[in-house]
Amino acid sequence: MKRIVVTGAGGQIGVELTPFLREIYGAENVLGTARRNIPGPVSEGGPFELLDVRDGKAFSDLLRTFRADTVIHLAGVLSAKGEGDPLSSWDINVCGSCTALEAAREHGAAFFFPSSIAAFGPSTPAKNTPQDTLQRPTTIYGVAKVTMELLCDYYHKKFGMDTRGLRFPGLISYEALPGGGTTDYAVHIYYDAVSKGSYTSFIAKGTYMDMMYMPDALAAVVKLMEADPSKLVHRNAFNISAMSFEPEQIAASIRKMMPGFTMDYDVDPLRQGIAESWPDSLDCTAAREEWGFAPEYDLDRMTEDMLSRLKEKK
Ligand code: VAH
Repeated sequence: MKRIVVTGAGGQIGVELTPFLREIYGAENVLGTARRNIPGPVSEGGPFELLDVRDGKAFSDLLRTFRADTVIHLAGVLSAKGEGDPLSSWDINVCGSCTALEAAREHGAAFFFPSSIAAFGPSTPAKNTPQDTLQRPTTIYGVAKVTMELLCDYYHKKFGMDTRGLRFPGLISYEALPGGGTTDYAVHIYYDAVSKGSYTSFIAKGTYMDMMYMPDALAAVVKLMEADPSKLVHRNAFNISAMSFEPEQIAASIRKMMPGFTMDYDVDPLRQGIAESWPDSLDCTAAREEWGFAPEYDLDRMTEDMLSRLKEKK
């Protein structure tokens, strides 16, 4: 049975992936870690430890005592927040990730890295963005993602390490609000629709970005980590996405369930600029062909589930 250490277990992905992995592999086999205490299922539903991923000795000691064979590394600073303090973002997103990768290598553990559509930039083909293409991102977050994509490939080739990763699109979920991202508008719109019946979007009309509902993201992580390595042509940074939409389309989807919902705009130049530097839609052929990526939620099915879950939480 796998013995998994999750970093960033308190983040938007971590708070759901940690319990999800415990369901599959047994609670005692999934250790959640974070820089601060995380009340709720992450710390109460199985092993939990405080960990700053930049502390190499603490990381190695933890992998050894937990007898880990897999590291799911989620700790990181998101795109817009990173622009406010680039060097601090680099310290966590690259120095912290290098420490995690090296600790996993020393320990002979497999390593999962979450890349992002942010690994692409304005010179990347924006529509049906290829798996292998030009990557000149213009955010510190994106530069860090490309750095780690390449480093994870290097560690696989140089050391034979089992490194794997995904380029996540914007992720939408109802458990934990994301913090400091650009795609976050597509999460906040649902919360505001339920609490206020209206939303003011910081992303402009007509701005397409790739998106996916969290259940599909959780399933994709497990499917990739369980995939037959002999079938993987790529290893790190598979393009994955379930849908591509712009603010008017998600608003229209909400109106199908809440006819009185209204939306207006107060565009944030920083996050609008970041969004415009990212692709409109990804080509996910490699993920489908190499490990059977198959998302189940489209926009309307996600909207239905998000609104009903958030109404239950009220
Ligand atoms: C962000 N949600 O907006 C993250 C993600 C694809 C975007 O990396 O920064």
